[in-house]
Amino acid sequence: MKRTQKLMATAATAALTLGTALPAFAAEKWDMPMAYSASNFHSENGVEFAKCVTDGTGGEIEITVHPGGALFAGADIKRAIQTGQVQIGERLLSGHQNENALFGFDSIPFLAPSFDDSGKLWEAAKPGIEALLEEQGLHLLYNVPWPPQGLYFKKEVNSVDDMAGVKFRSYNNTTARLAELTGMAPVTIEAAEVSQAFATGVAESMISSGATGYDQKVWESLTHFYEVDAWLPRNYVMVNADVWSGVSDANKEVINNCASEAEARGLQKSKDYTQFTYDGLKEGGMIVQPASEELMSGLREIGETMTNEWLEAAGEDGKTLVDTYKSMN
Ligand code: PCA
Repeated sequence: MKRTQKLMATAATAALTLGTALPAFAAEKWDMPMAYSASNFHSENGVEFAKCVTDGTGGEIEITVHPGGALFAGADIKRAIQTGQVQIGERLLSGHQNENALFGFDSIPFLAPSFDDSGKLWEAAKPGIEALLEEQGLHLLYNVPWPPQGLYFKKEVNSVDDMAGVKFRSYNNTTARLAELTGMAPVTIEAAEVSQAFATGVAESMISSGATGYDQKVWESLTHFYEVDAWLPRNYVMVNADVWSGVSDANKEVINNCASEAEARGLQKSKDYTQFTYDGLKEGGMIVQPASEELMSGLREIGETMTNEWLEAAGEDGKTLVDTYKSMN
């Protein structure tokens, strides 16, 4: 028997014995797995969100955050929510492009490379992604972009040719494809495990934000970070749709308010963290600089190929999404 069920059963027995009424509500406990380290800004934001819900519902819904992939690894979080193993959780949805290419809309190279563009792209994508998630038994509460993605290496790299043969840590289909097209060897590794992967030589490069490099202290193994601003992938906090439909209207309002606050706060944290983590990488001893013109033009060419491949895979819905976004500019 689950702990909550046991408590309720005990309360019911007590109520019968004493002839008193049950309390008007039964406290619900929600577990919230998150894939990234406790010190990461998404995780800190999630903890604030959880507290907002617990306080705002007067303890009727108590959310416990499990960061660092401790309860479920990133790749398993979505399924854990869908199947009701947990009530709520956070996931990088572009990790599920193999289910549906639309999930990769936020990782299309150079389509929306700034926070402003990424916000517009999300506006264009929101109705489709929300509907897709609802079909999968998931209700979206909020989402927050990672800072712009740049390239990490343990050597100087000035062109795509310099990337040939490098062991590259990927985190979704897009990043694995980028590796293939640049002649690197992709290996999928969760962010929580990258410092170990770099230390042991399993990988020697990645594309990611300054935030992940900083959280993982990658200066212990790597030497260069090139600002590429390739895309800003997003983390999504989702609740199991059945669990959500069981929430009272009053508590839904509390949760929605906490979610809007978390979305705004997370975006600001992401912006602030961009320069902060570049500075941190430098302090750690890394060279942090914009990618050379030659490297950028090589990457742009590869980006075009990847954009076309994505449009092909995502079909009509993908085209509508990109057209809607472009019409906003
Ligand atoms: N960090 C995550 C996803 C994007 C990012 O900046 C990672 O490297 O896995």
